[in-house]
Amino acid sequence: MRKSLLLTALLAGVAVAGQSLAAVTVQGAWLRATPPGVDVGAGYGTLRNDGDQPRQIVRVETGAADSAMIHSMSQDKGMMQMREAGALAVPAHGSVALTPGQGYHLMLMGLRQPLAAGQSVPVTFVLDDGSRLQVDFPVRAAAP
Ligand SMILES: [Cu+2]
Repeated sequence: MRKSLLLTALLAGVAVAGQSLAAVTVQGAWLRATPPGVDVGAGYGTLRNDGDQPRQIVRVETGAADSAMIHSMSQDKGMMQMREAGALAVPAHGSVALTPGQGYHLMLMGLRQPLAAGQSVPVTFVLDDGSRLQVDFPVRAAAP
């Protein structure tokens, strides 16, 4: 009896350790290079959730800018508007695309320095289960 309790505890420990690995990954991440004097930057890629649970991106962190967030673009009276998307849901076994010109994108506000093509910027996505996903965003002059 005592032995099986111990085994259960061990298995539970393994399960918890497994959960701390983010089930969400980012594919094709890139940031658009910025001209001098511009202090906002945009990033793109596809957030994939290979887990059985829906996940949310609750926060985005980077040392390259004062703040980072997910923005959504929408058409309002013929004008493209963008605003903070808040927690971004990534469905179980699904994906959300961050794409130029429509839908969602990563927004960096208050860049410490211009984003130059060839450099790489680490960005951390914090998920609703507390897991953290760090992604290196290569900077490109144009869409790959
Ligand atoms: Cu934006």
